[in-house]
Amino acid sequence: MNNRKKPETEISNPARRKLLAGGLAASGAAAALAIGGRQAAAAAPDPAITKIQDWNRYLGDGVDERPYGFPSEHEKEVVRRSVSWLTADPKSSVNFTPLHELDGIITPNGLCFERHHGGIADIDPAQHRLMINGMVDTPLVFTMEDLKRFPRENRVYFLECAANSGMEWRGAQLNGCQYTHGMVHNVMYTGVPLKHILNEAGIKSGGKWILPEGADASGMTRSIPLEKALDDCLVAFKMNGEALRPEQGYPVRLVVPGWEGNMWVKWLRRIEIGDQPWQMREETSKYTDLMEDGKARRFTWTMDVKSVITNPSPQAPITHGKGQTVVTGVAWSGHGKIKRVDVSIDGGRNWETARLDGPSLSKSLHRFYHDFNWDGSELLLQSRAIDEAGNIQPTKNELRAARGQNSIYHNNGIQTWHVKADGSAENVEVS
Ligand SMILES: Nc1nc2c(c(=O)[nH]1)N[C@H]1C(S)=C(S)[C@@H](COP(=O)(O)O)O[C@H]1N2
Ligand SMILES: [Mo]
Repeated sequence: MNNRKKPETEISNPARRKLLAGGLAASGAAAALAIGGRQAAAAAPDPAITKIQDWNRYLGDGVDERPYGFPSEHEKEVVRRSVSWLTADPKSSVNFTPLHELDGIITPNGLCFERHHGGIADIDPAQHRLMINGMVDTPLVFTMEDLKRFPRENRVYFLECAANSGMEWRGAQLNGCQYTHGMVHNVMYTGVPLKHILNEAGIKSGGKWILPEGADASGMTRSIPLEKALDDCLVAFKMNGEALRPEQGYPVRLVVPGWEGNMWVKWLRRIEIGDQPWQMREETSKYTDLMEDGKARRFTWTMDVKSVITNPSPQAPITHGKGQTVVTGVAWSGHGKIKRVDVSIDGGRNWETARLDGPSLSKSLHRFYHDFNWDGSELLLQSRAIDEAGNIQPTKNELRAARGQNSIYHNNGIQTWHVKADGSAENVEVS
């Protein structure tokens, strides 16, 4: 059985941060001893080679021990984490994807960050219905079985909460990419294009907006322009090949590619068609960006081009000492594919083009690597993504100059990690 516990975390408590730094220094020293690294095999007897290990001596679990598999016990630190002081109640809260523990582009289902306004709905799929009403020729109600009779598609998309990196607007705050950038996940969805379902009901002329609604206790709704609904939205029931997790909207959620996570209504039970947005009934008032002059940016739906270096980073220091080092991270854009990612080791003075690897898909995470020879000196590590529409990820100061400092949402500024000689890393800003 899996007995993972959520480790306690306090990531912005300075005392704790010092402790952490002290701990790192110690482990850095231990690492330094081993840094000769690849010793000649004969140099010293290595018990990892000479001793017969238990797993080599005794039979392991049989096939009936784990009808549903879990990661190795040695990976028990790889979990979603929350920040206790961020929200008052875990039922209207958020936790964060451990980006620094992942590679490639797909987020495993058990590690996708969660954002709920009224807790996780526990739905019996046999009792779940999706209703299409409002400005339609024929109001319709679908069971899950009905939905699965439409032609379906498979698409990989990132979902990013508009509040991702929101705590960083006024300066470096949270010490780890899990917390600064972990309100994003990237999943292959299986679902039915929303246009098939809407066409089945028949949209009346004048219909311009949809209002999807969740079946959870928050009954969340968001207005979405019909144009987007008919373009690439999916009504999805699978993630990474298996049923949606309850956390992610089981049995069915809306997928709104490239647009802010709030619109991806989970536990989808109804879609109303109307001729204008439903401003008073929903959360949109919150999801606007307050500018310095008191005006607010509205309808900022598309998630702009963004990237972050996941390793090294505060939760993932360099422990192997200087020499050959893999710097890696993820980049994404709601405007399409990522064309290029640049990496700087000197706080943005000089840039080198990183190596993109893995599938390059529109509105999906991309993986990049910068393989380099670390001389052990301090680094100011940054990444800067450019998407196929030509958008360039801005610096945080460029963002502030354009939007002021009142915002929480849509912070796609360049992140800086200060890597010290002992390999530890800290969230900082460069001016
Ligand atoms: N029904 C419902 N849908 C919802 C929410 C919710 O609270 N209830 N939260 C929204 C927000 S703000 C975000 S960022 C995403 C988070 O999706 P996730 O939990 O799969 O990460 O779901 C959105 N859909
Ligand atoms: Mo969100």
